[in-house]
This record gives sequence, C-alpha cells and structure tokens, in this order.
Amino acid sequence: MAEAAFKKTSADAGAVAAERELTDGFHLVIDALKLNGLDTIYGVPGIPITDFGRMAQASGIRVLSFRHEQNAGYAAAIAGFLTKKPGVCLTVSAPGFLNGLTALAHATTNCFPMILISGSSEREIVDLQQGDYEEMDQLAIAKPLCKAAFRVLHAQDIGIGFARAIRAAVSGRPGGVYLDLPARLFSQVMDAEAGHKSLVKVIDPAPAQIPAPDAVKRALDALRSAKRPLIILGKGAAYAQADDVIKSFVEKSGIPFLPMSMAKGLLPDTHPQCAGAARSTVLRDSDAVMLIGARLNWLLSHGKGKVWGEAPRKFIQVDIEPREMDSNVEIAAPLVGDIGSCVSALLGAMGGSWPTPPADWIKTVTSKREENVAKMAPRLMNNNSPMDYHGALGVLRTIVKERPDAVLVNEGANTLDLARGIIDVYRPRKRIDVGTWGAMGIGMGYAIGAAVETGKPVLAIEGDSAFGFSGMEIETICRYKLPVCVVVFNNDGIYRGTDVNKAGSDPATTVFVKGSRYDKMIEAFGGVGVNATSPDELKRAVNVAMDTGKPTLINAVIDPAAGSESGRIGNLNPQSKLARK
Ligand code: ADP
Ligand code: TPW
Ligand code: MG
Repeated sequence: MAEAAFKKTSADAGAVAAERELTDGFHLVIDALKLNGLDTIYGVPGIPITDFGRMAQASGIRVLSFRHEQNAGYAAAIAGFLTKKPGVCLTVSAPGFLNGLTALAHATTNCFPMILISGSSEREIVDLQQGDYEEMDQLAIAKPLCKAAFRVLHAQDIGIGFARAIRAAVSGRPGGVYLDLPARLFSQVMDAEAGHKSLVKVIDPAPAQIPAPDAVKRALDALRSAKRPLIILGKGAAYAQADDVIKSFVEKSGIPFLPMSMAKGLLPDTHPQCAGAARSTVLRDSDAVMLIGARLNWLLSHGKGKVWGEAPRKFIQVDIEPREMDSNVEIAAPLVGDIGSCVSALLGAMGGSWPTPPADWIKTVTSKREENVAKMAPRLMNNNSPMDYHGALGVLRTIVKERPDAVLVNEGANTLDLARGIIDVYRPRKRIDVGTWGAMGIGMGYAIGAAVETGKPVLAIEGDSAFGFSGMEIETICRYKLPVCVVVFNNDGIYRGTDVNKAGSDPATTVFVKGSRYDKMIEAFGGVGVNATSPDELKRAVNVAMDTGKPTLINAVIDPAAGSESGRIGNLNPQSKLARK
C-alpha cells in the first residue's frame, strides 16, 4: 500500500502543513492486480499507458513489452490456459486495442481466461464523435467478441471493476474479458485509505461446481454397458489441472482414450490405453463416447457423418457449460460441473470393481495402433536432404521424448498436422497450438507466454507462413533472453512452395521467396541462427539450443514439394467446379 500512495502537502492547510495520503488511478490499478496475484502484464506501451507500465514495473509487476499487441494478447491467452489465472494484456486505444482484440476473441473461443485492458478516449468526446486522439467506442466493439466487457469511470470503482473482470474470466467456462480504462481514470486522485478499502481480493474466483449424483450415475451406467467405449480428453481437461484424478479414472476404467491436440500428455501418448494412433478406428466404431472438456465441434466432425460411422452411439459429456450439451448431437448423459469435481465423483461412484471393457474391442484398438505406429516408424528415420516433414519431425520427436518438460508450440498446416501426429507428448499442458480456430500467428506469443509462465525451455515448430505472422517477436525473445528455440519448417510457402502463377509475372499466391534464410533474422538481435539442411543437422542444432537456453532460430530446409494443400483439412476447402478460360 505504502508504495502505491504518495504524499501531498496540502497547500491550503495554512500553517499546519497537514499531510494527507493520496492515491490515484495508476496506483489503484497496480494494487488491484497485485492483490489478486496478477503479477505479469503482456503489452505494448503508448499514450495513455506508458507511465502505467513504468509504475507497474517499479512496483514489482513483470511487464513484458511486445512489438505487436496481437502477440502480447496471445501470450496473455496462453498464460491463462497454463495457470488458470487470467492472463493480462495491456494496450493503447483504437489501433492498439484492435490489434489485441483478435487475441481476446481467440481466448474466448478457446475457453482461456484473459483480461484485455485498454486505455481509451474520454466518453464525452467518443459519444459525441468529436474526433479525440485514437477515438473509438471500444467497449461496444469488444462486447460481441468476448465473454464480458466492463468500463471503469471512477477511481473508487477500480477494485470492483477488477473483481468483476477476474470472476468473469475464470468462473464457469473461462473466457476473455475486456476492461476499458479511460485515460482520465489513471490520474484521478482519491484518499489513499478509502482507495485501499475499495479494492477487492476475489475469494474463490472459480468455485468448484459439483455434479448432481444422478447425473454421475447416468454417465457411469452408459459407460459400463458399452461394448466399445471411448474417452476423449479435450483441452478443457488439460486446463482443469485435475491431472491425477483424470489419470486414475482413465486407468481404472481401462477404456481407450483419445487426446485432442492440447490434451496430449495428460496421460502420455505412449500409454497402453492411448488410441491416438488408432483415431479413425475408435471414432468410427465406438458405441459410447465420454467427452471430458472437449466440444463436439468441427474438430470432431460435429459428432456425426462419415468419420463417426453407422453404429448407434451414446455420448456422455463432462463440461462446465450446461449449454454445450446437445449443441451438435444428443447427449445421452450430460455431466455438468468442473472437471476435477466431475471426474472425482465418477471415480468415487465406480466403486471397488469396474468391469474391464470387452477384450475384442481392446484388441482391435491395440492392433490398429501398433499397425499404424509400425507403418510410420521407418519414414521417421530418413536423413533426406532437403528434408521431408517425416525426417525432420522424426528427430524432433526424439528430442521431445528426451526433454518431456519442454513446452511444444506448434502452428502451420502440414507442419501442424504432421507434428501433432508424430511427436508424442508426455506431460500435461506441454503442447500448445492453433486451437479451436486454427489460428496462424499464435507462435511467438505462445512461446513467450509459455517461457515466462513455466520457466521451462520452449520448442516452437513453425511453418514458414505461420512464423511470419509473429516473427518480429524474436526480438522480444532475444531482449528478455528467453529459452526459446524456434524451428521454421521452410518449404518456401503455404502448404507447398511449388505453385506457379500461369497468368502473369507475379508469384503464385501461396509461395514465398525461394531459399529464404529465416535464421539470419535472429542474428540481427544477437540470437543464434542455424541453417539446417538434414535431420542430423537439425538434431544437433536443437539439442544445443535446448541445452544452452539461448534464443535460437533454426531454418529447417524442407522440400517445397513435400506438403499437401491445406495439410489434413483439405476437405474443408471449397473447390470451384467451373473451368476458367
Ligand atoms: P478441444 O479443442 O481440445 O476439443 P474444446 O476447446 O473444444 O477442447 O473444449 C473445451 C471444453 O472444456 C469447453 O466446452 C469448456 O467449457 C470446458 N471446460 C473448460 N474448463 C473446464 C473445467 N474446469 N471444467 C469443466 N469443463 C471445462
Ligand atoms: C490468422 C489460413 C492456414 S495454414 C496457413 C494459413 C495461411 C499457413 C500454412 O503454411 P505454413 O505450413 O505455415 O508454411 P506448411 O508446412 O503447410 O507449409 N490467417 C490466419 N489463420 C489461418 N488459419 C489462415 C490465415 C492458413
Ligand atoms: Mg510452409
């Protein structure tokens, strides 16, 4: 408190130089953050928040300055996912706010808790549209793109404003919250003691939500009677940090489990029950599917259609959001509550003896999995130069196996889809990627957020296109000396580097400058750049980077013809049936 207040000698107190302790908006915002354990801010400075950044830093808050707000926002979003505390992003008004907004919407879509705080212009001028500096009705614009949006006009409301923002971000289904702080708020002065009292320490911001016992029984009945049961773990399960109960539940059930991309590692991908390498079989043939923190959205083909086969099937869904139930298909057994409480209740109600799933189902899944793993193995061992995806990912797979604590960041098309399938993950929350939207551009923001929040080394596996969306943040990585190794899968373009524009001299729309040397970029900022043309060279360079923790960018030269259009989701690409002359 003392550091947040400043003393002012009252001029009109006459001979008695009475001292009254005062505080202001700047300090109250800092105190509100600290009181609630929000000790890191990701942002870009400028009017009206430059001074705020300085004061926050002076007060012991870690303030990380980025080169673009979107990347700061993605860092805050992934901080929310990794810590269960809202990640905080701070931007200036209008253009800064809009740059950060993509990440706020992304956080909301992915169910990550995040607070975007933006400075804003004065209400009077904005509402009369009189053309203020960076004028924009930010609150109105943010509202449809986030879970909740609030504005604080008076210093004495800062405490309540932050309490509301924190609760909205982390309770129930987590999401993004916008907090609008007009420039004038920061310099509003009030009595320090009253200010101190106005702050709110949020008690139990994400209260446990205990499921109803009959819903637990219904869920277990559906699972017990199944002939071909399956458990799907989603990133909500990873977020919940209920790792031990989830593992106990899955192991006690004996049921094959399929991890969604960011749920990989909740149980190791090498676990005997993991059906990751038998994905098509378990989706097509299962007759009861329990979803734990995973939505039946496009990533699971909406729970219907060819992928899911003809067999009748019951869905059991564990989720904190009641309205998620029946969003795509009928949910036979909805289990609403937080995942820790739900899975503990399931485990408790299973009792001493739980029937092992039918042996023929387990055998089908296991043999499919072994067959697919064996088919893949030789492809991962090639030492081709230029590399193909399998050769390059084969060595990265071994490196991740040897360093299970490192955080893997992954984006691109082929670079994403193939890495997801090939690289096993061994610990919870160690794989973070493009998420529900398949958003390119999360790369460097996620890498920075993960390095800062976990203190562990980060390996970012990036398509060359994907990397370009946030590439300038390698300066940020060098500036903060973060242990991040970026591997750019350089195939000269988007999906492939081989497209030709037959109609003119401009390059085709999906290709980049051939033979680019991304490794040289990081050298400009004092980092380590390496050009790797074979799996052996790649392996050596990544191992050095991970051992030294020095900011490193490896340009991994990939055969431009190796990839396929749209990676693995080419089916979503509409094709014109009209021939053009
Ligand atoms: P994935 O992409 O991995 O399939 P989704 O993002 O589609 O995962 O689904 C995550 C789900 O997890 C969301 O429906 C969200 O409501 C839910 N969820 C998030 N946190 C919790 C929690 N602590 N308890 C229960 N459900 C949660
Ligand atoms: C914000 C569309 C999906 S994947 C991709 C783009 C542009 C890049 C694929 O090329 P990359 O990977 O990264 O070189 P590779 O290995 O296949 O060559 N804008 C946003 N998000 C998305 N998803 C796109 C565009 C897209
Ligand atoms: Mg590419």
